[in-house]
Amino acid sequence: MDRRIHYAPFAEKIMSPQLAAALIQPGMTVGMSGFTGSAYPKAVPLALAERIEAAQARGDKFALRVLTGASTAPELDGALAKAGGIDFRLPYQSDPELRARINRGEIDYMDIHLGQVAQYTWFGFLGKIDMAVVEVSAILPDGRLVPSTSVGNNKTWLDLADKVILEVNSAQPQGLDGMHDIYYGTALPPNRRPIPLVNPGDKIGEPYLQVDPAKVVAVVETRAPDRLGRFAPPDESSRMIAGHLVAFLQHEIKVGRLPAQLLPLQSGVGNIANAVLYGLRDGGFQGLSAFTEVIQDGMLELIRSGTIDTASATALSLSPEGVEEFGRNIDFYRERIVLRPQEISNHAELVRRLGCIAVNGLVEADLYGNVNSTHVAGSSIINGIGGSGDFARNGFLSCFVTPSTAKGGAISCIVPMVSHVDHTEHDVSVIVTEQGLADLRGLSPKQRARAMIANCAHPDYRPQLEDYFDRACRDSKGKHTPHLLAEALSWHQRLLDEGSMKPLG
Ligand code: 0RQ
Repeated sequence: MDRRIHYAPFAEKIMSPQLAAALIQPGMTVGMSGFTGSAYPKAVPLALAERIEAAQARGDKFALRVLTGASTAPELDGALAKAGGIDFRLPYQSDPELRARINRGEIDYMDIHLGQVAQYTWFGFLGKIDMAVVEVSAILPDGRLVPSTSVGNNKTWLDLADKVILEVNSAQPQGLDGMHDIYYGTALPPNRRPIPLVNPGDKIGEPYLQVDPAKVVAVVETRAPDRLGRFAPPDESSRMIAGHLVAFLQHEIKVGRLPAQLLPLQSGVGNIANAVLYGLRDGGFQGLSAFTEVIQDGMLELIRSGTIDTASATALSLSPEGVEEFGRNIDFYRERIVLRPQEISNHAELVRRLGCIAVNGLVEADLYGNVNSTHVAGSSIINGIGGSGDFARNGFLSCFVTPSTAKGGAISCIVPMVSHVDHTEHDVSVIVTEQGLADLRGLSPKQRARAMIANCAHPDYRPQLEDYFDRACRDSKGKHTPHLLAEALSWHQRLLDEGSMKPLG
């Protein structure tokens, strides 16, 4: 194994994942690394899941409060959820096993803006952090830590946890050293100062994480890659979505509302957001920047192709092919990518000041521009709001992209009233489907509804939506945001009753 632990006092703390996992007690709040499938601890959670299974088999309850940066992987969320070892989870997940248990009501899940987790923890709203379990890519001779493929909330966990377990993963590229910027200047109100970041690529902190060596109770050596999924290749629908968005951005440049280099881009998770980035590559833009939270394959391609000069994020979230490309050309990417704590990558002050163009996916949008990013039929969660709200609320432009229908056309993603609200009508400027783009800026609710039906709804659902809107305009008591409440909600009930929402008639 290539040696990555260069701080002598930690040598005696090197131990097996099983011994390290034995230091975690039932009921603890554990802050773990991991953000969209990167840099999650690979060995301790698996050993912990075995320990929990053994305890449960003896009839002893053993469950933890598990906090991370964002989603992790089967080795963490999957294994711990399957073992019944999580009773509270925060702030974002995408694991099928964990999702199923949350939706069965077995696990409490707090779906929270990713940019707010650090301050929630510092304010004390989440209680005491008993243990941090953090993957790093090396430990320097002076005890500072070289972060791994994501930073997430690691600074917060390391600063606030009573005890710390470090996983040192020698499979992570050594070339990551120098790609991070850890800002140690945050403070609690009333002592906060402006964050001195003016351009997305600015480095305002230091490349390494700090930890009090006295808190480190175990160091575990691992050699395992991040387990990342593949993205669906861009299809015709996502190419059309990208085409509409690119045409809109070009128009905004033409009328002088955007500079030729646009403004810093934020791109959300998921297949559609990823595919839209490929579309931007073909839009003829040059010298763009990104101030975002994850770098997916599409963004890596924009950097490789020179469309984007600089990208600030908190995590890489690449497919196996993306990981290979990144590793092969890491010196090139280190000049162009900065990875920061998520409290900085998603900071409201910075997103507002830089004027980000936010592009996120959605589950459904309603006629008035309210967006549901998280729930199916109002009660089952898919992933979580993630960072989409940090950017949608504070950005210069808040765009949402989606196919107009889901489940092979059986469900309209444009509905009379969303079954759950993540982004209100006040935080949404543009909605794009393969049918077209609705620019909602400066429109009243009724004007927005007409634009949504005409530009975004699928033709199969347009008559139904028009009929609903016309009757709502006629029969609704209030005429500002016309609604027929029982009928609007029955739209979702049909999904539950029939398992689909085919056009009526
Ligand atoms: O499920 O695969 O089982 O069919 O939702 O849908 O179309 O593949 O879209 O991968 O872009 O994800 C909102 C989930 C979109 C994502 C969401 C079903 C659909 C499919 C996925 P199946 P697609 P994407 C910053 C930004 C919140 C977090 C965020 C997301 C599955 O973008 O999690 O934005 N966003 N973070 O069939 C029922 C509908 C549906 C529906 C889609 N109307 N009803 N099911 N689906 N529309 C980054 C971070 O925060 C880390």
